[in-house]
Amino acid sequence: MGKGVTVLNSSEGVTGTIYFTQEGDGPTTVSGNISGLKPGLHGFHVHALGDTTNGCMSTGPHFNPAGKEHGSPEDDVRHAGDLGNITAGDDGTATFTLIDSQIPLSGANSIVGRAVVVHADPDDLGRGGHELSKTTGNAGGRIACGIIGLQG
Ligand SMILES: [Cu+2]
Ligand SMILES: [Zn+2]
Repeated sequence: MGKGVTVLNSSEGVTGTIYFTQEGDGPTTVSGNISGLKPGLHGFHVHALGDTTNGCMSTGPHFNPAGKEHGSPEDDVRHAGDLGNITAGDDGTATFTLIDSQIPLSGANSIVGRAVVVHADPDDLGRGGHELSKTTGNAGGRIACGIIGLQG
């Protein structure tokens, strides 16, 4: 079984740890607990680069090895890194588990060494009609991020 982990860094008081597990070539399970969020939906993505030299800005665009437009995790047309939204409760904490088939922990499209990014605003899943909907989901600022590493 492949296992990955990331600890979020944030200049905006967001904290959290996210775990990834994958059995063989099966889907990857992502589970996390993130605190310090504004209540409501927050865009949640894998970005292409494991580079935080300029904070979350240097993690590049959404991980998109197939060269598609931005979408929702359920869409055929989506970036591999499009994991939709996480939802923070009134206490500012989001606890979630999601399962996705486009974010393996090994092979040509591995997400290991790339970055998870949490956004300030909801991801419109490509449907918002905003000029950014088809590239970023218009999810606003990058309020926390962390590089995905292999876990023993
Ligand atoms: Cu993002
Ligand atoms: Zn995307």
